[in-house]
Amino acid sequence: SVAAPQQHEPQAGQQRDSDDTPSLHDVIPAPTSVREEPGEKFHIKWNTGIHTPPDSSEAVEVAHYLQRQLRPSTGYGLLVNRDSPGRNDIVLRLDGSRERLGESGYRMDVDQDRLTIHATGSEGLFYGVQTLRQLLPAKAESDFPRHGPWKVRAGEIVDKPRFERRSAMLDVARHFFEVGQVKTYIDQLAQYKINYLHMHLSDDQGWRIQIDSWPRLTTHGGSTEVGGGEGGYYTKREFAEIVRYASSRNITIVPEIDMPGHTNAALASYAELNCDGEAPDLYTGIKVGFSSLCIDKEITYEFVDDVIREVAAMTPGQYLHIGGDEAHATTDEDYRKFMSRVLPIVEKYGKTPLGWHEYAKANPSESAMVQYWGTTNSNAEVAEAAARGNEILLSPAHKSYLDQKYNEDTELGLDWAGPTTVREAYDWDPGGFMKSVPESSIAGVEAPLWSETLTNSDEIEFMAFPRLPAIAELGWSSADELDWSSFRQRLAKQAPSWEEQGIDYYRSEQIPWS
Ligand code: TNX
Repeated sequence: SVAAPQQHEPQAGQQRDSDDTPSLHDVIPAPTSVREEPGEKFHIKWNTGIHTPPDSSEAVEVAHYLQRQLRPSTGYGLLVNRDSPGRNDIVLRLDGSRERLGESGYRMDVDQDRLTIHATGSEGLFYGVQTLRQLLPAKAESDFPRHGPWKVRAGEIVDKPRFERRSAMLDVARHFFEVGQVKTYIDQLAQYKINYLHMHLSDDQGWRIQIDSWPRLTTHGGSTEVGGGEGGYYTKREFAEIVRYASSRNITIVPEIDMPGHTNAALASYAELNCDGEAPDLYTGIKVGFSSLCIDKEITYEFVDDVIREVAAMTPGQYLHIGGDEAHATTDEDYRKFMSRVLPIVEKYGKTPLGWHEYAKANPSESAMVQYWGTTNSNAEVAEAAARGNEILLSPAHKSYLDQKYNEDTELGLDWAGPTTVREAYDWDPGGFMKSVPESSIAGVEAPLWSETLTNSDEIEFMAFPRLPAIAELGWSSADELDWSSFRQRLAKQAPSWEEQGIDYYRSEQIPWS
């Protein structure tokens, strides 16, 4: 783990703030527009309050989030007030222009006396707060008291996302991660304005979500993981806690139950799901593509119906991911047969299907979303799906897969689509990436993190940082803001904040770290 830096006593007469007050231009993802006024600065002081509109509980929630964020390092109370804003206050306002900011943008106005975040809803306020965190000295991220001054440069930032969907994925099936580890990752994602976390909840090696109607899925199917460790699973209560925590950080959980392949854990738990009626052993290796639900058995669809019903009930979000990847043990004909029965089940329970791009060949209805994970910029089935009206979520494996090694010496990770440097992860434009798929069909981007080789938070962080911020910027910032030489400079300046937060990261030689 990266050691937390020691607390430094400011020396008498030393002017340190000019060095460690970030520029308004140093934000990741790059904002839509930035105007910095030299000289003047806003100060967070002992009497700074956080002002919110009197009638918005959502804004008050954001204010409390900001307060919790800054109290430990500043040692200030940062009280939330709903009367009139005073001098030195941070002001949250719901008076943003819908035309300029949309549903999730914000405008930040900073002068000597006040820092105001304008938005049209709590989402924009939350993103403004994330930007504010990056505008303070890195020690503001400390979890113990530090010396200020706590200054923000004056000027104006106007900002809104390019794509609606900026997603990350965590594979909790190959290795299981506890609720606390998932929350840690959620906090890391939220800083970069990620708004979806896709959770890969089932695979050959483990079933990780409680299903009351099929209890052995977890008691047996969840009892191990890659390498033979003890695995684990989320109870419904724990999963609800993940959903709630994510939502308090503007992140929607998208649960994935992978089918018809990647199902050995389920097949091992219930013999009747197998065509030959015999349960295979649990699997702790890392091969893919060998398992399949039994397409011709009616009980398969009773199982899928029960699972989707229970998972849908645990999911406030609109989308339910049904996997569909690498079904190498299922014939093409069976795959289509299977999907044509499963897709209506998802819709019956009120959810919109999302699936890996193979499932496009099953002709999902036009509201369904298709997730592209290939390693080239052309795919006929994906282009046809887009032409039929399906939205496309981009996670090209050679660009956005956080589990790929950085170079051949990286000890963690796989390399079938890589290795992938930070520059390779950053240097593509999601809007123009896929042949015959117009930007208007792109829902956004996702950075998946598969966990065959990852067993703890340090390892998750090492693979995600710094490539996750790269994908986050591609999802948020407008095309004309995407610029590698600017990004690598801004990325280098994030490192002190990661160190304060105890985030492990890979010191890529492409980045001018200090
Ligand atoms: C392919 S990409 C998979 C996963 C593996 C991953 C490892 C995709 C949809 N499926 O089952 O974990 O490669 O990189």
